[in-house]
Amino acid sequence: MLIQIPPPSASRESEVTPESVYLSRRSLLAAAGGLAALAMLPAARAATEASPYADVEPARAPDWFVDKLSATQWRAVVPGDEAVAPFKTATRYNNFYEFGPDKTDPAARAGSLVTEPWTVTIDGAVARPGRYALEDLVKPQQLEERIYRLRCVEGWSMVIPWLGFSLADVLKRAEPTGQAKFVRFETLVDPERMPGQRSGFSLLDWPYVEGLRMDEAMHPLAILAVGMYGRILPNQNGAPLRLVVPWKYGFKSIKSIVRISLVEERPRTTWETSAPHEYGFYANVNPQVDHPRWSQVRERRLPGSLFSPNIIPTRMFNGYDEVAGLYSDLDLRKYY
Ligand SMILES: Nc1nc2c(c(=O)[nH]1)N[C@H]1C(S)=C(S)[C@@H](COP(=O)(O)O)O[C@H]1N2
Ligand SMILES: [Mo]
Repeated sequence: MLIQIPPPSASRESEVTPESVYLSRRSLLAAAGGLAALAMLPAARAATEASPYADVEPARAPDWFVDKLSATQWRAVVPGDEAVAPFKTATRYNNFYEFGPDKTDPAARAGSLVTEPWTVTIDGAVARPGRYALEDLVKPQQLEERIYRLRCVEGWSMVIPWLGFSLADVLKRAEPTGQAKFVRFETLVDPERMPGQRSGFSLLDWPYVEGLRMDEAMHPLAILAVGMYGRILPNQNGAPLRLVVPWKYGFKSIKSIVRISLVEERPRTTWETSAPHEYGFYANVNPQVDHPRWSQVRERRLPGSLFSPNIIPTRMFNGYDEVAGLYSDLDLRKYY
């Protein structure tokens, strides 16, 4: 089932795609007959060749991902004429506190994370709870590429091409009951492989927990991602399964998810628990509500350079105006 979202910021593919990538994709499509034959190649090779991102290094991927990739709907959502961040920027400048507090820690340390096999528990207020092998969770889904802005609460942002599927569809399959008012997500706990979880200095409690109100979770812009840049998700970006909610600050987009629970009470989320006056449950991108320690009026769009730090205005809901209706009854100053 395909959901077509025409965002107010929609544009033509050629406006968002670097020319080299656009051209390589076209030559790839010209060889479209070759795609069927790719199924017979080793996974790493097939995963690379089915991708329009010619500049991205090859990655080994499980069969289920390679199979899905050949039927991916490319560029289902694009962000106007804004440039996609280079793969290197999106994979070397990360927040993933399980691997340490510095931007370079996840790329340096997340290689040890074991993502196969991976099990996701769906439980709580649902008629059909279950524990799923990741490939079974993904099996009924069609992969879509969604090129979204990601705005971190710290004041930087990037444009990232995710590969994922509708969170709403996954939730509907579990058949939420009348008690389901919120969705609670949990990240893996594995202190042996996640050094940040061993550190006595971490300001966060584990597991990392995030949450959405039910109607937010059902919004078509909310996705679960399994890939980016036409390939499997790198560990530092939250492999093998992460949430992406582009109208909220980046910390809502929880990585390496092992549990999705439908609950009646608003979940106590990690950043809200650590500093409730700085980080709220809603965390909608909002230039009118400053963080207590800095302004949210502008953002640093990455990659910048020494000569051009690339400071741009931050937009309400990160430019995703189509979610405004979810908050028409909410005082966004109080519920930040
Ligand atoms: N489990 C977990 N998820 C997480 C985080 C984290 O530390 N742990 N950091 C969040 C923050 S603050 C941001 S900005 C985004 C960054 O995603 P990226 O590294 O893929 O750009 O991941 C979010 N998801
Ligand atoms: Mo963030």
